[in-house]
Amino acid sequence: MRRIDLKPLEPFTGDLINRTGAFNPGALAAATEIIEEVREKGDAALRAYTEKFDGVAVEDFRVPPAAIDAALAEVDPDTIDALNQAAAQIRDFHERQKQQSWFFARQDGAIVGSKVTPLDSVGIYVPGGRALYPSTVLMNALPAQVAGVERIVCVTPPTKDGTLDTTVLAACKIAGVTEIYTVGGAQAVAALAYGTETIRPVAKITGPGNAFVAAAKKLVSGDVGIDMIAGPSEVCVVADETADPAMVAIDLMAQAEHDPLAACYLVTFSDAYADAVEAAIADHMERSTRADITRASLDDHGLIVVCPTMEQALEAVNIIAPEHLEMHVANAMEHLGAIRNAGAIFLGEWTPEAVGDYVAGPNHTLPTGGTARYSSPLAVDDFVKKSSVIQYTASALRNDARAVVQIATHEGLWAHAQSVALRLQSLLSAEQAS
Ligand code: HSO
Ligand code: ZN
Repeated sequence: MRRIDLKPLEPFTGDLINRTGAFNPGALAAATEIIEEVREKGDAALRAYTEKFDGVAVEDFRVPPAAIDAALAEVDPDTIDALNQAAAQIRDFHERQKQQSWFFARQDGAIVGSKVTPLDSVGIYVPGGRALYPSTVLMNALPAQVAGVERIVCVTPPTKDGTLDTTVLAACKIAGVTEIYTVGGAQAVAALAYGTETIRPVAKITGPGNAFVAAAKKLVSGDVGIDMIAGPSEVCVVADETADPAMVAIDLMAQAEHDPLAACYLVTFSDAYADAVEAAIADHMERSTRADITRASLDDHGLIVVCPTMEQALEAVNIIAPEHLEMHVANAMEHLGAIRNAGAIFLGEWTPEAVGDYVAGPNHTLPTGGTARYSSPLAVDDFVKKSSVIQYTASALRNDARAVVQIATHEGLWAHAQSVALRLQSLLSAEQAS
């Protein structure tokens, strides 16, 4: 990992951060063409792209309900138990996020409020290959289910033999997914956005994916809703002398093993401690089953920042704005107030990121690439929309009439002013008549 030693009071500039974004221009151009084809040719385009990119001929994209039920029986019971335990805790966490509609009655009788309505439908993209994660199904589908979304669709690319991973199917069943289609890539995003003969369009598309999926999501955004566009995974570990270097090392590796593009940061307080963590990484690496990916990530995107003070360390964290932040320091909770930019914050030595990836309850879909400066984890709120509600009484209208007429006249909008003035007149004449 590259290393930088900050001097006292020297600010961390972030220059050495080597992050890759979610897109590249080539993927945007390819996705544009794919989306056009799917809009024009529907299922035929999906079939052609699936043959071209996944190397399999899929006749019927819809996974029959019987196959989903069968998957549940095929997966080993310990995995099903684990998924059920995770689902219960994720559901419980997200239940607490649920917002209610609210209404407020003003003194003059006007009622104003906000009505919360679940989206009708949502499409979840579940990647294949290296990032085929049943946990991602749970993290996307459960908040949608808690929000009250009725139609939860999953799309995922086929494996080489044209089938789908049974554990992903089981996770779909556990998380209340109602339709599953064997199709991936930009073509799946296009199908969810605009519909084909077999796939009805959805209101919003969520879930991670490669550069082509990310590009397609960006392109269809506006015609349908999308969640954040996730780039490669990241972790930043802040470790002081109380932290066991072996634990810090394995936590960095737990993120690095996701992707050669994953970015791992260690923020610590002495070169000797940084050396100890690097030695522990070398030791763990001998047993890693994903050493190639892990090494590539740490070599190309890893960074160690050695800071003279905790203040400088926290400043560096806020500049990095990591997706995941682990605080392996004494009294970790005491520093919570100073942390402004992080997707998820893991406090203390007993909280490896992996608990948050799977079972703790909070969502593992988090802002990457520094977007934690302004955005939040995927949540129930991403699966509802709100309508403002306004009901006036005659006396409320009378109270506000002058202000409306004034502003409307100023804006040169005659009918706006008249819509209130006419009502006021009819009120006055009714009063005079009685
Ligand atoms: N750390 C990943 C989530 C994940 N980990 C899924 C394991 N499975 C992205 O934040
Ligand atoms: Zn992970």
